[in-house]
Amino acid sequence: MKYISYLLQGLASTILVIVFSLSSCTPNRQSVTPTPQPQEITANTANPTVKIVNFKYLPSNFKIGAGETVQFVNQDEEPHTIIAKDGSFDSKGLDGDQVWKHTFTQPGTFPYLCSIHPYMQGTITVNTSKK
Ligand SMILES: [Cu+2]
Repeated sequence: MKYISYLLQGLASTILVIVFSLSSCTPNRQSVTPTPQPQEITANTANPTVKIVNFKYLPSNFKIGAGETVQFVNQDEEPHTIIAKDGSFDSKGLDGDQVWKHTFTQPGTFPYLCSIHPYMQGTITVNTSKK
């Protein structure tokens, strides 16, 4: 009987050592973090998007619902701006590949232009409810 109890004690301490070494491994496993994504400069395709391509807003007439966020993506190499004719929004200068977002909370029609190239014009029409 004494032999068996020695055996059990040995077994128990072996199990304890295994458990401790496993638990000490756990933080290492958790510290494996996914590689950080590069900073997003491209558009999120889920958002309503107006592209600026070749000195034009595409689409130049864009309909959304109130509360929606429109992203403007400058795909030209030239800087452009998106400025409301009523002054309600102003993107400031947007360099090539930059994205600017604006949330339209109020229904209405919002004509805008590029202050650098005033012949560039577009309109956002905001309906009362979401699409
Ligand atoms: Cu422009």
